[in-house]
Amino acid sequence: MSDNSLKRVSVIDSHTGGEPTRVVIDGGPDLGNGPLGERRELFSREFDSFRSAVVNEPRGSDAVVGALLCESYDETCAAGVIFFNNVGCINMCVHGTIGLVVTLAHMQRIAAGEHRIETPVGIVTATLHASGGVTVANVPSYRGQTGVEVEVDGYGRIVGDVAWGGNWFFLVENHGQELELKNVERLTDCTWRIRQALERDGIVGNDGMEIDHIELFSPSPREDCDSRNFVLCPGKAYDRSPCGTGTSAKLACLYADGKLTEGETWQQESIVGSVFEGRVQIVGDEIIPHVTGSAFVNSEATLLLDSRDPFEMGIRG
Ligand code: PYC
Repeated sequence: MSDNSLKRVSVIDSHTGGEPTRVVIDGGPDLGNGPLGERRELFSREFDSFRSAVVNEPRGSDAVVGALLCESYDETCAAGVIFFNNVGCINMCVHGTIGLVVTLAHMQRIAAGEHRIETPVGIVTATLHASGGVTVANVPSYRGQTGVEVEVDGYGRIVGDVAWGGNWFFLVENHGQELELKNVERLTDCTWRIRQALERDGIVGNDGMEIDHIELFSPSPREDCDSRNFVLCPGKAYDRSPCGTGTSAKLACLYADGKLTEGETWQQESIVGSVFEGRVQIVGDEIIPHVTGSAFVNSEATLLLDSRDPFEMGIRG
């Protein structure tokens, strides 16, 4: 068999609280060295099949978040990254940043300490602790709209807040659902219909972007946790982790409601039982969420893209 038909892509896989991250460390497309936002546009426009090849079946799954490791534009940063999933690019990803930092440490590219990471929506600061845990000081987060009502097919009137945590979220407290792993199908149906209702009614984030993450909350049965969530991601997969950008959006809402003070901790449990610890730092009039979690590297691999393979670029829905 000739090797000429094979393209090799080196990846390192990890999971953060159960949610997978696949970091592309070599073999990705050349996007130049412009600002990360511009490189993300180019990646979306010209290399969408590469995105699909890396994260979609048969090599990946709907839950995998890809992270294209890039040289940063800002010289003070340790790395740049473009995150993507089963349907496209995502703005920011905290579980993915935690996975990236643990991956860079695994590659011996960074040691414990503070590292600036450049993303298409801004620079975040990640601290790799000696314990192996990672704290991400995320992009400034805020609540954009409070008490937004939508009529959801099959579920009735649902009220939620719209908040930015690096992605746009619709956060719902009162939904009548039991947040248990055994109910994933129903929770997926409910959150997907909420998203459709938002789209139907033209409800968008404050900058006009689509609200593509839906987040349900309930009390946690665990004494050491403040809340449990279920987060539906843009490609209809649910987040196995507590979703760091979603936790950031939640922290911004709690702070706005006077339910969380600066520095006070919030333990956010995911639907699979993993936990992120959150707190806010106030800088001027900005809310900076800090989210702490841990990740484990579980594979070093070379993906082979065979031009003779009808599914070389993955199965695209
Ligand atoms: O942790 O921010 C996050 C995230 C976004 C989508 C999946 N995980």
